[in-house]
Amino acid sequence: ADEARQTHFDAVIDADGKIEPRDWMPDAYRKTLVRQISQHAHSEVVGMLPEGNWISRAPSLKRKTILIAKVQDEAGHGLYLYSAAETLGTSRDQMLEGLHSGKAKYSSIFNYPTLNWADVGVIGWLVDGAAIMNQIPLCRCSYGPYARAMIRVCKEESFHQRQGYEGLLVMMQRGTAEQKAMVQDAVNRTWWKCLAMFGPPDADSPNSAQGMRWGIKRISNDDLRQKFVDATVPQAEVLGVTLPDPDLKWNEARGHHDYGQIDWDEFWATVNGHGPCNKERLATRVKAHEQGRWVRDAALAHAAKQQQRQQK
Ligand code: FAQ
Repeated sequence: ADEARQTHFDAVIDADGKIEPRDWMPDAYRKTLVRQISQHAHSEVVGMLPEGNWISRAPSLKRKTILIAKVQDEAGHGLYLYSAAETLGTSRDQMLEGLHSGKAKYSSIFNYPTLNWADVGVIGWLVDGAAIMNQIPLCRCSYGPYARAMIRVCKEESFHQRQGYEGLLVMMQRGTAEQKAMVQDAVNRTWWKCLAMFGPPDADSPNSAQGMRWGIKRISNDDLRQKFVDATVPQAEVLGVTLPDPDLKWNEARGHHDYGQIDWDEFWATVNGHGPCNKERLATRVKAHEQGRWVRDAALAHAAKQQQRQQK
């Protein structure tokens, strides 16, 4: 019977159809999705922290309002994604336990500090820009709940990218020399980390071939990275910042920009818990979870009381 189910599953995948929660799926497909979706959810949640640090220090009421809205959106993305992963039979408690114990991965990019206000703009422009580049193809992912969640997430990420770029444009076009230097400094520190967000080179990416075969990944790590570089170079020109890569140049024959070597040792050290802010990020997250315990307890007690009343 499993063979017939596998044949049906393969046919759906080959026809670019969608797999839904109640459909049969191979264990390895389920496991890969739980891995990727939960890591993605954790990234959204931990991703609130670097920018959250600036809410109380935003330079104007307008900037503060925008930043609060953006950070709240990231929390919402985390919630849709945890829900999508739950449809695969994993519990939220299990996923959170993985994050809080340091076992689960989340995006490397959130383990670097946000040292000045321009970092907030650069996160929007480059980090959300890279996130969208990676997430647009996920709207066509073979797993229905993940694909549908990504549609809304991408719309919101697009707003985030634009708010970041606009914030930087204001600093570059109307700012003081000091403010312009802050933007360049933030770009210098973040550029290479953003290129690493797309994951290891295709040749060193253990999950890619199977992910592509299953229609979870549609475009490879290296191809997405290239698309991001090509899209970002003209934006940097308009902004008037230099991307910190002496090897970055247009290659007429390839029809793409060439770029320099990414420091993969530094990337792996960060992924494996040894980046500059890993400990701080996890500690903040665990503390927030513990401080929110009374809210969860109260919500559960309220739900139990309502249920009891309905039964009477
Ligand atoms: N950081 O074989 P592959 C955001 C791990 S956007 C940490 O290539 P795969 C929005 C990978 O998990 C950021 N770990 O793996 C936002 C695997 O480890 P495992 C989140 C990384 O899955 C913006 C190992 O390396 N977006 O949050 C990273 O085929 C601003 C081998 O790699 C997503 O998660 C990394 N950068 O491809 C929020 C998108 N790269 O699990 C706030 C969904 C790789 O075998 C503010 N995810 N690893 O132990 C994906 O598209 C894929 O999972 C990739 C990795 C492309 C990230």
